[in-house]
Amino acid sequence: MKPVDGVGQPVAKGWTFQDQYSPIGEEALRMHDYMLMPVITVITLFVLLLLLLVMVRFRRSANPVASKTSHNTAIEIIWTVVPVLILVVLAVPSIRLLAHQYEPAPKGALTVKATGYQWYWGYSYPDNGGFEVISNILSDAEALKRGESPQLAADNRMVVPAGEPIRLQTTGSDVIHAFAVPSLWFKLDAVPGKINEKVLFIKKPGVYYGQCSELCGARHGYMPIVVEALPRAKFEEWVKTQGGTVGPAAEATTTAAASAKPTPAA
Ligand SMILES: [Cu+2]
Repeated sequence: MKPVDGVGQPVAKGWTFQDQYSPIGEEALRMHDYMLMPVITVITLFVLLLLLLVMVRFRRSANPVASKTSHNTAIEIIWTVVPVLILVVLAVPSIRLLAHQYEPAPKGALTVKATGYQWYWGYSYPDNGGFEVISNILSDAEALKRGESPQLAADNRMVVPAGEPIRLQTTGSDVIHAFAVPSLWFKLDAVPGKINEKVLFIKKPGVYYGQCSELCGARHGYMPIVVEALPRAKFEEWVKTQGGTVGPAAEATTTAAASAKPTPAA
């Protein structure tokens, strides 16, 4: 699949977040655009206004005799209570977003494991026979030839189905790496000896680019992440081309989960 300009990758002269293609990304961007930015703007302008007011009104030339005022209970209560209220209001969507980001994957979700190596990524598919795809950066010339951005393209991609929750696990094989794709609002450390996991949900098929985001050594800047989301059927075709299995493995997981349920004694 070819990437679309401006989708799932940085844009020229871009200065804010990339467009989002996951529900969590949309929620987070909404909070940033409609809550954080207005609040930050209003507070900054208000403080600036107060500063200017104080500088003009209480300048030395207009006040030959300095005021000795040191306390004002009413104003102290106001400047304590108002910021507390603002923080409490902000905390509601903030904590809700945090909780949504760490909701566990539903039962039966496809599991994909990303392993950070010095300095490339490996993507394995435990539900599809356990094969692993090794992903290395392409040379600039090769990337351009394929219609992709230099430094961001990889020879093999992490292929996943679109429109369904994926249990994405990360780990590191040598040092700490981090799996990050800005347009999917996804960033998770890949730590040796540990499995981290988070739900990845990509709303529509496409190619989404990211990079290792934890300084991991000499070629840290050269281990891009390329996620290709395909419709379910196309994804299954791809799994078969990789020598993987579709169906029975997933069924086996479901059956195992079902039989693990306690059954009432006869
Ligand atoms: Cu790395």
